[in-house]
Amino acid sequence: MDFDLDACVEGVLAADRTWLGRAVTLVESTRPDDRVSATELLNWLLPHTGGARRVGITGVPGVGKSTFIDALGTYLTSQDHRVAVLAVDPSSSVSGGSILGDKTRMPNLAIDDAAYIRPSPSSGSLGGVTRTTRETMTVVEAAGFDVVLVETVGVGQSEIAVADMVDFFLVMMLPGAGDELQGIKKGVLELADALVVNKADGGNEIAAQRAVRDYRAALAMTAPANPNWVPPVLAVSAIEGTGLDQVWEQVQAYYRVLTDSGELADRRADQQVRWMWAMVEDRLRDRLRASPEVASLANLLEQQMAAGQLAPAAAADQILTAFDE
Ligand SMILES: Nc1nc2c(ncn2[C@@H]2O[C@H](COP(=O)(O)OP(=O)(O)OP(=O)(O)O)[C@@H](O)[C@H]2O)c(=O)[nH]1
Ligand SMILES: [Mg+2]
Repeated sequence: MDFDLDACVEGVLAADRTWLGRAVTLVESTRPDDRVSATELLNWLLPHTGGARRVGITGVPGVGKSTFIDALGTYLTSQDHRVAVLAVDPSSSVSGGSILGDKTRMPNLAIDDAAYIRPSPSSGSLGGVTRTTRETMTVVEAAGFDVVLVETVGVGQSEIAVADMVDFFLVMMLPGAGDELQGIKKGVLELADALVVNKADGGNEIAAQRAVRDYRAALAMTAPANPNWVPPVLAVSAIEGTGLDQVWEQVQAYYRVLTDSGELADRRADQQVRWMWAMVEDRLRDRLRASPEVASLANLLEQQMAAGQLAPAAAADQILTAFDE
């Protein structure tokens, strides 16, 4: 991409939509020269970031994440917040399935001037998609979006990745808890800063209240992620827009806890350090796989191992020696 860095920095800081789009496209690019420009851009933007509320939202497919984000986001823009919606969906490139954060699922925010929606990049590994989303978060914060909502699907590693890039992690559930409760992974409860039972409407209200009680009981038996915070369990209807204000109140309350204890800055600093090492490891792995020396040697070593002539540890030593050289 032919690229005017100064103009881009200025454009993003002025929240110019065109520049915002260009900056995010640059950040999403995997071309080596684009990566150089993107890194430089991010360095310039960094001092203008950190002011946003960062909230992750997870839940099984169809629980209503996008509908909820549309409703909550609209509630927030009506209160003069500026809301960016990002997504992490590493499966979308493989399955060709739904790309999270699809604008058609957020019809109100999609036409809201105070909102910016970026669907999940559909390329590559979890590491790649996570990198893009984190860096896009930097861009939108520099552009003055003061609420960043990150949607991710509640299966596998992506929710751990998202929990580690936000301040508040919200787990969405369905009413009819009996079955749900058995299916819920304990690990997800441990990540949750709040549980939200969605679709408490159309005759589901009683089931939703029962689910709320059951999840409260389940949470009481789970070690809290933060000793100063008991994750609340709330019932909402994303479609009818009920319960959204209570959800946001809880997010605000949690920020007061984090700010009063000084934890917010520490947590974000820790996230940055973990992120740096994750990137170092990712890049080392990429380089290892791309090394022609390693590739040709690996073939030979694999044959020797198959023939029982070489132990895996010795083969690993040889590969690393070839890589170091
Ligand atoms: N009754 C009812 N239906 C809802 C509610 N929220 C979402 N839905 C419906 O549930 C379906 C899935 O909603 P989405 O918002 O796309 O769910 P999602 O969790 O984002 O789904 P994926 O992105 O595919 O993982 C849609 O048909 C919505 O209309 C709600 O509060 N009440
Ligand atoms: Mg969705």
